[in-house]
Amino acid sequence: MSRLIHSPAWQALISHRDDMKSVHLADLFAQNPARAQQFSSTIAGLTVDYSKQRITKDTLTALQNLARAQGVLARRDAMFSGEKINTTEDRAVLHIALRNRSNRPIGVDGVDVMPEINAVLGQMRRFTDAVHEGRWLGYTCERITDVVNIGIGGSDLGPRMICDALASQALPSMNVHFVANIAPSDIANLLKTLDPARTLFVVASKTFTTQETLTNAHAARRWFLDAAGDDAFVAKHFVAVSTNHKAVAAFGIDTDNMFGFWDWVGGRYSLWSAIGLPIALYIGMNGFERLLEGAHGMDEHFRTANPEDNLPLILGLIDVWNASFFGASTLAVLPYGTRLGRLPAYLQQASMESNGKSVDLDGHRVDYTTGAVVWGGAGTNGQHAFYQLLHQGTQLIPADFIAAIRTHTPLGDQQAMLLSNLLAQTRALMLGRGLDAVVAEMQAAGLDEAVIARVAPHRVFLGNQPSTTILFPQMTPEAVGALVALYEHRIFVAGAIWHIDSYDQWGVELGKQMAGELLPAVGHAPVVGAFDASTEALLNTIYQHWV
Ligand code: G6Q
Repeated sequence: MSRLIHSPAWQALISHRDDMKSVHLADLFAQNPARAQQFSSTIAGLTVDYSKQRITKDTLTALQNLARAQGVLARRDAMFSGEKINTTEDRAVLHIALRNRSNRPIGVDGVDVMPEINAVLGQMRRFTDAVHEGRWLGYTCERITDVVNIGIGGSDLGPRMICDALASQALPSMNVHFVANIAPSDIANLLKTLDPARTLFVVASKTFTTQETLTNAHAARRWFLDAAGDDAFVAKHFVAVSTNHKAVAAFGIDTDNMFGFWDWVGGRYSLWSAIGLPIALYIGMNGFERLLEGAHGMDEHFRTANPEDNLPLILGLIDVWNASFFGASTLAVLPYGTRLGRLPAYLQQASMESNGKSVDLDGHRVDYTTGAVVWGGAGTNGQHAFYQLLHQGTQLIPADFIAAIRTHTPLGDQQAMLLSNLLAQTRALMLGRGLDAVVAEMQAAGLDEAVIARVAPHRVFLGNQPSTTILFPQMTPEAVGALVALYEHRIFVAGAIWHIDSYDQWGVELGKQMAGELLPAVGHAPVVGAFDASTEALLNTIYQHWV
């Protein structure tokens, strides 16, 4: 048994979990009229209600004891002060510095990182203002109207999600597009819709070695040069966001048009850096800085609030409670409305790449459940699809319901309907509906007793499915910034409890390496004896159909 499982704090939670197993959320609400107030708070503009989680005051006390025993807040302080808490890569973890609007000095190896961060923000402002004011023009002296971000993973999902979320704040005549996949249709279909004279490509890659991104960027450059004809025009239409000067220059992008960031910014935590350039191009630099402000508000709360009031700490502990003690293997992220439709995919990477680990910081294989599978989709659509399993399946599926209260695009009663559906789902998941109520309802509808006996059990909802609801007044940059930062810190907390490195991603490497080994074998000749039998059979199927 690991030190963690063996610890008194963990053991206390196991026996508390055994007591809580038979407790129904509906009873907890009936017993405690103050429950909603007790287990909710408003921080940085977000109202978060976690009263529909399977917790009591004792649960939180026991979880806080675990946090103390695991040194979560000491690790938080280490992160905020620039210590190299990403030990397997020997790096600091400083996405919080990128949005440190207070400019409080933060040192890495004794050097304050804030001046460099502010210099890049200044460069982003100069560039985006020049584009928006028509001082940066394309090769035919026309204004830029379309921005194409070419990047993948952390260099794609964050800016893509934020641009969608804040689309109602896009500057007039600025369009933004994202190309990530190596599948040729991704870029080919987009380029068909664009005018090279008015298109700006942002090649976004921390390492500038990623196969998909470089291949797509080369395809974009060929397409551009087919129209523009002269290599000299590339500088007006291609900029790079990277940490790798040499590779950017080798690609042929003028390093004057390169926006830098640093090794202490993890890919999946990088939207706050120059990786956010497409966001700034789309909504303006002021909007981008408002996003940083929102995240900073949440950072300051996480950094300074008492443990009992500290929202990311509490939510991260509840994630551990659900995963490690109740065996919940997934977390459903359910934003209501389509603007945040990409949030589940974004958080899927943020959480699963961070906490999808099975070896602890001391190099030992863990014997407890770590990160959950994060998935989800926009409501109300999901209600007509996968919610069935949440309501009547056999698994415990914690869910987060998220919505902006007011819409930028009011239309009749639609926003009220959206919110009523969100509330109905959290309530139905919590309360359920027992057999007696089902039978009474069927009797009132005048149904035959035989039908009632046969069908009623299928109409029973056990309820007791935990959820957290996050509401904010409107989809502003500040609200979205605070929301994402809340999740980032929640992921941090769970990782700190599990004693894992949430900031490396070695799991991404093996597949990349093998893809490199397999590339020469795709489509060229029959393969025998080089790979496993299944891979060879598949390669040979590809070969047969290759043209
Ligand atoms: C994120 C991961 C990964 C990374 C991509 C793109 O934390 O490391 O998703 O962002 O592999 O990497 P580059 O930005 O280096 O192209």
